[in-house]
Amino acid sequence: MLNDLSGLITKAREGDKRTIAVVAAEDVLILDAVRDAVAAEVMTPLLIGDKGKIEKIARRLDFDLSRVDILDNREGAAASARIAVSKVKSGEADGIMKGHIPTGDLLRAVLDKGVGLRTGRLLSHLALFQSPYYHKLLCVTDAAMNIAPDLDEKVQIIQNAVMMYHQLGIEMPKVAVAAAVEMPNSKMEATLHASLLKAMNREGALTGCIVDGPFAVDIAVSRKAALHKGVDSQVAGDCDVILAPDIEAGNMLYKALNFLGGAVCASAIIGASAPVVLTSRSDDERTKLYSIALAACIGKG
Ligand code: COD
Repeated sequence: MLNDLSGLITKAREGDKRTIAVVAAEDVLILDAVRDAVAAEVMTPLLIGDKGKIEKIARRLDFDLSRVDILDNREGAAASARIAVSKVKSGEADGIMKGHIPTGDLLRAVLDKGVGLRTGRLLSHLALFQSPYYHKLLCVTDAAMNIAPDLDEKVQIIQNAVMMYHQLGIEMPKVAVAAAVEMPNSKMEATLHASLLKAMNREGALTGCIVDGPFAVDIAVSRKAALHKGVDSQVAGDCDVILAPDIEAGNMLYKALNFLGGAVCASAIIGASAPVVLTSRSDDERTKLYSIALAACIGKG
């Protein structure tokens, strides 16, 4: 059972270390994060990109590359993404990390119908937060991949998060479907989706978790707020997962927790045959390390 994000580091270190292919690794912030992850022994990197530039940046960072594999590619970042995908397919890499490449370009390589890493499932982004103001880890999904998920896509986003929780040893995660209000309102699609998702969960069509909503975020994370508003639910004030209505709401919650809420997080895209780490330039060092560790844990068993 995972109680805080440092548990990801412990789990990533267990057994064989996973190999993460770093796409367009010729970037100072990315190599800095990779160096920290190597020092923390959470993964083995496979750097893909312009070898000359990678080595030059590594020297500046005092990052010893003598035992790090580098695949030289000077054909650009999109080609590095295709190489990373092929390394996952051949079993030489277990995960992918975004370097100096636009997010969309990397995701399109992963989604490529011919050579990508599709599994038939929806790919979704999730972020596992550790906040000083919450009594357990809190997953926010989807802040970075699915732009305006419909009901079926929301089912799959929940299933991806639940699968990750099961892998991390939490058997029955509580999922709060976020909206602006607690009552279904025909003008607010998020509330209607929430009611349907809750019903699907009650009827056994969405399993392995307890789903409730619609909940405003205060109800989802505060028992006191829930009692105050007369909401009686085992999910209210104790949720593990917040399902955001769309990418804007998810992204704002993600950024607010990181920049205003004193939280750190670990995030990844899951649902493909390997996890994808999308660290943002503005993420702090712990968030980058925890994200790499999360990717190294997913699928580890
Ligand atoms: N899971 C599985 N398959 C998908 C998914 C998904 N989440 N998204 C698209 N696909 C498949 C589609 O079924 C289709 O076959 C193919 O991929 C292309 O889909 P389109 O036409 O929607 O593809 P694009 O290129 O217009 O968009 C795909 C992106 C992932 C690039 C797009 O969803 C996107 O831009 N998402 C936001 C990414 C982003 O900017 N994040 C940064 C936030 S920090």
